[in-house]
Amino acid sequence: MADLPVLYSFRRCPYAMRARLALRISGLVYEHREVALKAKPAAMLAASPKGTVPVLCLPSGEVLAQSLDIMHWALKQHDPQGWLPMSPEAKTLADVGIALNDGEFKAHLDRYKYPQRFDLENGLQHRASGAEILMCWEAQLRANLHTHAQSHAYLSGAHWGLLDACVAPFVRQFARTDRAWFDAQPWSQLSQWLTAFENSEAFAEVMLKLPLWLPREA
Ligand SMILES: N[C@@H](CCC(=O)N[C@@H](CS)C(=O)NCC(=O)O)C(=O)O
Repeated sequence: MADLPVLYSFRRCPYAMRARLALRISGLVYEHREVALKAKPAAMLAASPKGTVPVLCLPSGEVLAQSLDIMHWALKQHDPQGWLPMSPEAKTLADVGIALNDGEFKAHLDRYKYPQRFDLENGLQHRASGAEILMCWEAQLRANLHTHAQSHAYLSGAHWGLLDACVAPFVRQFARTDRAWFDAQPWSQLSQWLTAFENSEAFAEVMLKLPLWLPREA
């Protein structure tokens, strides 16, 4: 396995999930190293001292320590389902959507899910603010359904793409915080989109449970 890219990953991390989704669709071969966030391997920290997953170490020595960089690296080499946005407009839409997800939405998600970590009595205010963003996704899905006249809607346009893969793992976390509440909201397209993602072969494959990576003794 000497010349394969090495991915340090954590199964439940949404950033690592989206990197694995892109690596999977690209078909590139790599070595997967499952890590525990509480006991990060020295080799991973040596490659990327900031200590977040995912990290992709390339045979050239280059290290990609941002999930988006890993996705772009993989898809630029092989993008069989056209995940990368083609037009400048589609690229802007993806960039703006990913920034909204990774910035504002992620902040609300964390505070909704773990209010005690932020000294909040509860996360309801942040659930409401996150829900406003989810209603924007619902509107985008409905508009795309209409434009592309098909039975399934995607954030990226006519088919599943980079924006969908970047956002879905985070919407899933939001939904799982209180599924009964999530399922009762007026976002039918978003619910269908999320359920299709959760039931997909791609999701099942990237969520396979793998043993922790143990570095071999020198
Ligand atoms: N901007 C980074 C964020 C990655 C990130 O924050 N990952 C979390 C896990 S979901 C992490 O590794 N946190 C460090 C820790 O928990 O020790 C990316 O897109 O890859």
